[in-house]
Amino acid sequence: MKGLFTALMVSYDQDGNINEKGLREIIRYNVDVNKVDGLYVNGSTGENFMISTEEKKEIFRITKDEVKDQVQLIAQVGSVNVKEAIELAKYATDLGYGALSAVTPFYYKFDFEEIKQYYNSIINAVDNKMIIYSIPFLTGVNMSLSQFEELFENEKIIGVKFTAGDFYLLERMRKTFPDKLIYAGFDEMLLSATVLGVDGAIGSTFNVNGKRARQIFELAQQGKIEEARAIQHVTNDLITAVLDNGLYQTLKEILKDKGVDAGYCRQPMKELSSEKIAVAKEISNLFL
Ligand code: HMN
Repeated sequence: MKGLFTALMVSYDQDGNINEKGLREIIRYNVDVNKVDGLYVNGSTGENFMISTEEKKEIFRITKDEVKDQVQLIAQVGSVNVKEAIELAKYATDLGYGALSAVTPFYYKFDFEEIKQYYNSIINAVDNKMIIYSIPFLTGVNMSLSQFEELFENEKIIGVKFTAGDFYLLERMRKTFPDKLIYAGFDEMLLSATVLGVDGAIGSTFNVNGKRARQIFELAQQGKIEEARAIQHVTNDLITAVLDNGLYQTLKEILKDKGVDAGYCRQPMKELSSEKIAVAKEISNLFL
């Protein structure tokens, strides 16, 4: 399960319904053009926290059907509704997803015992492996090294998607858990995270910029830091422009510019204005 995973975008039509044809095109673009090692399905980038259980299942099903065994698949099943998380974990496991992931439970201020119980409840209900999805800037959940250690005592919890800028903690985790999988979550910090020894990365911008992510990752692993840095600089010019214009909407416009029917974002995310669509096209022409 090492390597680069695209945090898969989902194509929705203007009424917010899943556009199956568009979703299949996004998947193909990632497998055939970006050539990533795997897909992270129903994460933040898939707009997972705005869709229903049935829609989540549909996305898991379509993705597995399109990919078959061409690349690795991780199913993000986390939900503050633990029953839903378990239902999705069973569903994705039955479909043949190679691993599960679950965001730390959010909104309510759960204490660590509750967080631990959440992970153990989900993963002990299925015959699969779990990757913790830690994204403190969106969830407000910050876990310490010793808390990760406690979670990792369950051998079915095999790793963490580390979407944070705390590289002191990342270094401590790498040293303390040499056998656990650590994935970088911020694409703009891929080089630094790779230098610290992450096993892979999971990123939204890989939907369009997967080739550069591969170069950064591999060059850094080979110790060719200057070359990797030059590509990270261009990548971050791209990422900065995308973030300024509206992250997921702009990534979708870039995909459309590449001939992929990436559709619209789900409400309450708003549609891009015509000016911003023009900016997205410029970004696409300039960088991709
Ligand atoms: C997911 O759950 O979809 C991804 O794993 C999220 C991923 O870490 C992205 N984070 C968010 O979108 C919140 C990053 O790729 C991020 O979009 C990128 O680094 C730009 O900041």
